[in-house]
Amino acid sequence: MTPENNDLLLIIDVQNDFCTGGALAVPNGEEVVAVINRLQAHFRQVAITQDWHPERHSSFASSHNGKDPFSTTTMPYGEQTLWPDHCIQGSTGALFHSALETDTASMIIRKGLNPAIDSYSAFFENDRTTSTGLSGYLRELGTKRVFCVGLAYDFCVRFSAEDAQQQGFETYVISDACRAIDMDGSAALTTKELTGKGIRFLSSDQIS
Ligand code: VGL
Ligand code: ZN
Repeated sequence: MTPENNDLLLIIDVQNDFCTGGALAVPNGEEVVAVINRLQAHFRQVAITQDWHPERHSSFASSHNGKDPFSTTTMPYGEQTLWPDHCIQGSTGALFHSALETDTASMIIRKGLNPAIDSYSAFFENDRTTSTGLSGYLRELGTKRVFCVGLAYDFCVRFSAEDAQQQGFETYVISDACRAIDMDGSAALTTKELTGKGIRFLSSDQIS
């Protein structure tokens, strides 16, 4: 398919900390960069998210006594996975992968700034109510369809795709432009959940 002028490519968290050698490395995360750069040439509207935490963020295991990374805790808004410290504002790990094309994006959305709430989705924080403003921005642009790519498939891409669809945008995930953390079968669960919500899957070679 050929994207329409009002289709959005939403690039999620392609940052050093989610690539090989990073603090919260997604296996082979950097492999999405070339695929995403090729896709960008086909979209008039591109938005990029950047995970952007203050030090001692409540999603970091190091902020909770005796808790290990990848364990879970209960926050006022529900269950939260605890992560290694990652994507700290201004750090090298928080920078976009150096090969990611970012010049043509009209919008960069930083998320995870509130110390008390994690934010996987490009649209809402993990309380599922505090908005990033992206939905309103896209409505003003007349966006109809959102094509999600990036890292990690089973966390930030998943939550972003679910919210995009729930906000009334026809939502696609371009599978080979994503990589998963895959904890306890979370990648397979994500595919099942997204499919159940009517989100469509494409391969990048279907976009031309
Ligand atoms: C992400 C865990 C913590 C992601 C961000 O980009 O998927 N995962 N922060
Ligand atoms: Zn994060």
